[in-house]
Amino acid sequence: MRVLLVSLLLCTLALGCRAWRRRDSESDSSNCGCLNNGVCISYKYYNINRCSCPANFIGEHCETDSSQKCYEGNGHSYRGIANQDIWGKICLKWNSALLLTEKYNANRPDALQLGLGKHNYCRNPDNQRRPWCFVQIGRKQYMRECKVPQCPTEKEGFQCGQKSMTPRFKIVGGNRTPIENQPWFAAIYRSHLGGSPSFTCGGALISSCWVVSAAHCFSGKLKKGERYFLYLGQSKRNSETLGEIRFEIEELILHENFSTGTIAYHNDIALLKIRSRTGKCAEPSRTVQTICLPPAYGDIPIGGECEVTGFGLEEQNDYLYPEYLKMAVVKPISYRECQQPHYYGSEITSQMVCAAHPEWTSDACQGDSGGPLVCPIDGRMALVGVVSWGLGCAEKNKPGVYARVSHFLPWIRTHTGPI
Ligand code: 4AZ
Repeated sequence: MRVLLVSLLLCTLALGCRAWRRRDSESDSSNCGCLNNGVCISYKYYNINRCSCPANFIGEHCETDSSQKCYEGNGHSYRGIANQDIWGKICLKWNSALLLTEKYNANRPDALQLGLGKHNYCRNPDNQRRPWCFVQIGRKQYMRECKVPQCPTEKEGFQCGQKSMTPRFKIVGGNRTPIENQPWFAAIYRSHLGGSPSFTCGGALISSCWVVSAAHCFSGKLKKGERYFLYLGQSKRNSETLGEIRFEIEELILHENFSTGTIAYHNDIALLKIRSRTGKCAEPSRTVQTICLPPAYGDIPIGGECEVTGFGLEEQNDYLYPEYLKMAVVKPISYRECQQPHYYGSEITSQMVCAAHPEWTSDACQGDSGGPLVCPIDGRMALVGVVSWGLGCAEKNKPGVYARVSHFLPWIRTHTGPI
């Protein structure tokens, strides 16, 4: 074998080596079976054929594409070179003697078609969920899904209201929640030149470039050198090292009719147009997702299991915000109930939604303002409210009050265009 290789090499180097004959690619398949525009070269004295592969393609038949870094669909056509299972264990070669009794190995007549061969790259010959391979554990071989990402597809984009996970752990006084459970949550900060930024309010991502928040978060005058920015994908307050993405506020639009009543805020809604340092809007990921908008002027989902999220105070009398994002389950209350004199009386208007825990044990609190109240509508989560005001936190008969998003859709759309 070595002798042959040396002469092949010499011939390749010596220009015009007449023993080599290049075949045109049409006659390839019968002799060489070169794929991906590989060219069949035969050496007549030795009676051997080989494929000369274009850049990035390797393998006897140029069947492997070393530039494929991700798989499309379920990966049936994946021909890249990932060769580890999800735990990092190296795959067995498909032509390993250990796989002779397996249904899928390099000895199948259709091996080349299925991408199997004298290699250990991940493949999906049988249309599983994603590419896989065999790994050896102890004395046995196991099929294992591979460590290779799915290619992002442009048209998939954002899938509003879809979570990439649900929370698994609880802490006293509510639920600590990873951002994957509320991936539309935006953490808004106010920064001053040189000083450390201060957490200001929550917000919710409604499209790649737009975040909804509360107008009262921004109505205080900015001092010279002060500005706002926000993070998406942030589970830990002030953290910038865990893949959070920082956005500057390109445009801040407060509702023109925003006003402060005796205790209530009216039209307490704001839109923030966001732009990353590289000039981009948000992109979907495990930690960044949009929240669906509710049906225009739709009914309040009274009694629904809704969620309110934020870095707001855990207790009314605390003075420090929690370090980790928290979420509480609350239920919307009817307009009528909330307008009762021992609730909020006539402070409540049809532009507001009240929500509370049935036992008054959890609620939004100071610092949660601007954050999302989301409820399941038609199998997805939708932005029903924006945290606005309330008397105290989790006080009996004093629900949290939210701007009723379904009543602000025309206002939102005049600024954002179609979403
Ligand atoms: C606030 O100050 C605040 N319990 C937000 C919501 C509620 C109370 C206060 C509702 O940001």
